This record gives sequence, structure tokens and C-alpha cells, in this order.
Amino acid sequence: VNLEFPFSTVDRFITPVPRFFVRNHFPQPEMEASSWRLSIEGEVEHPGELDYEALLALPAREVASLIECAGNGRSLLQPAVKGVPWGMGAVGNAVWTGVPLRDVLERAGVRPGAAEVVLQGADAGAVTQEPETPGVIHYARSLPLAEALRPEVLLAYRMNGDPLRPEHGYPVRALVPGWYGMASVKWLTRVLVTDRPFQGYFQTFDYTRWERDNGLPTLVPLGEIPVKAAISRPAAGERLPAGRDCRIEGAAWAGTAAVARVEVSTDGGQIWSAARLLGEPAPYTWCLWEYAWQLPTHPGPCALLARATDARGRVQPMHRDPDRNTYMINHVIPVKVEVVNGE
Ligand SMILES: Nc1nc2c(c(=O)[nH]1)N[C@H]1C(S)=C(S)[C@@H](COP(=O)(O)O)O[C@H]1N2
Ligand SMILES: [Mo]
Repeated sequence: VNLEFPFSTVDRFITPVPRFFVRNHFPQPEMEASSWRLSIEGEVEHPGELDYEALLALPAREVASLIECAGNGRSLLQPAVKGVPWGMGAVGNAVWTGVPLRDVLERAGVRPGAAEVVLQGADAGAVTQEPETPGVIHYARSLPLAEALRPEVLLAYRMNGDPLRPEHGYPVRALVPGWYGMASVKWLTRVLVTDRPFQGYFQTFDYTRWERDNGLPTLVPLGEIPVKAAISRPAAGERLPAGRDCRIEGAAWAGTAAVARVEVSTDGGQIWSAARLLGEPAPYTWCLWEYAWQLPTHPGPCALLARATDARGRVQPMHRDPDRNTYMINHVIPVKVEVVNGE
């Protein structure tokens, strides 16, 4: 099941659960909170299991965070590439409730040699990539230990105040704020602490990019979401009456950083003007923005652009970096609209 929502309908900070995109690599597993167990294993002093009641008895935390699929926007890439052909709607923003993974790891006693934490889901299936297929595997992704110990990384059991829906990982999922969605493992049943980097399928074959290291391209797992502004309205192809006022709207986000500013260009990138941020930007979540645009009085095509800068000074790129394979689509993509003579 892969579902997205029309990005042009973004109109509020929190995405209602029925509109929140779904990305499943394997058939959705049947899960019950009453029989759910989380196994904590590997490089820990006290391996063991945690049940749902015991998890809910631990101090909980609320975190507002978006999840964006690393392939969000892929259908806008030219030339076309393989993979789920997402539009712009494989992203959503929610409030999550859960127990910091750190608390559970600390109770288990992480051993000094620990390097990574593998998170494994209950879902499994055969991956079809030939000829190197590993057969039937579980969905699993790892985090470097320092990331796993960030206090906002949760074993989440509520989304927007309600128990997780089955498609979003009921009863418990990982939530890794600021990282692409592949890190937020759903239907979480196993936490394995390892003494070396995990080389699983979704860490090597899938969800990777090239990093140039002294001239040597090295495959590295995807992680943090980079800065990005996306235009929700007007939508591409819209016809707008000349001379009128038009509000350009959208959302911007920047992984573990807060958005600092959003600029808009209505002439294909020559002149940029500041958009108004709606609300206080914060790490992990998006910030909605708007820009009051007076439409040109003459009909013709217009290319609308939005570009965000984060609080660490990183600016959204204008061009696509091919080292990102079919992922991490955050370069500025024009929204082409048509200004037409008023009715
Ligand atoms: N167990 C499991 N967890 C998973 C996945 C999966 O297929 N199985 N997909 C990942 C990917 S690629 C994304 S983008 C997010 C999507 O989360 P959502 O379906 O709740 O929006 O879940 C992640 N966690
Ligand atoms: Mo994803």
C-alpha cells in the first residue's frame, strides 16, 4: 500500500490521520497491543522484552514532527526514474506520543562497544531485486547510537492524540524526528544494539546515496531531511486571472533544524521576495507560509519558485544533485501557472 494526499490541500499545521501518507514495503502485519512484545537485544547488559502495558507505564513525551518519504517528489524528476512515483504529498505533520528510545536503551544498559541500533518491524516479504535478492526479510533500518539516543527519538504509540492506526504502525512505531521516513520503523518488535554498522537491505540496496570521499564515491545510508519549501497553491497548471491578487501558499521544513526564511520568485528566479511564515518555526515540523502576489496584468506563463533557508544558514539548492539517486528531492522545482485574461 502506498498512498499520498494532494499537496495542494495543505491548509493546517497538523495533518489529519486520514490524509497522512502511507508507505508500506510489505503486506501490513496483523498486530494486537495485548500480544505485542518489544525485544531488546545485542550489545546490552540486560536483554529482555517489554510489553505494551509496561511501555505505557514509562514516562511519555510528545513531539511534533513531520515524516517525509525520501522519494517524495520523485515524479517531478526529469528524466523519469524508477521507484514509487510520488507527487509532493508523501509528507505529513503530526504530534506523536511515546517513550524516548533512549530511556529503554538506558534501562537495558548499552555496552561500551555499541555502534548502532537496528530497529526491526514485524512486517516481512520477499524483495525482488535480482540477482542479489536476500529472499524474505523483515523491514529493518539502523541508527547510529548517537542518533538513537536523541531524546526526541520515540517509541511512539499515539499519533495526533489517538492510538496509532494499523497502517501507521500500530501498536508501536519508531519516530525519528528530522530524518526521512525510512528510519521511523512501523510495527516495531525488535531493537538490536550492534557493535558495527548494519548492512541490511534498506541500508545498502535501498535508501542510499553517493558521498564523494577524497574522489571516491561511497554509498551511504540516507538520514536527515534537508531544507525544503514546497508550494501548495496555486497548483501546477492553474489558470489565474490577470491583474488580480493571488496568495501563494506552501510549507517549509528543514529536518532537525528550524526554517529561518522562505523566499518566493514569480519570474522564474530573477527576483526573490520574503514570504510570511505562519507561526513559529521549530525543528522537526513544517512551517506554513504565504506570499501575497499581485498577478501581472498581461497574460502569459509564469514560473513560481519557493526557496527556504534554515537556521543553520543552509539554503535549498536550485539544482538536482545526481548523487542522491532517486531520493532527497529538495531542489527548487518551478510551479508553472498560466495568467489569463480576466473573465
Ligand atoms: N515496518 C515498516 N516500517 C516502515 C516502512 C515499512 O515498509 N515497514 N516504511 C518506511 C517508510 S519508507 C516511510 S516513508 C514511513 C512512512 O510512514 P507512514 O506510512 O506512517 O506515513 O514508514 C517507514 N517505516
Ligand atoms: Mo519512504
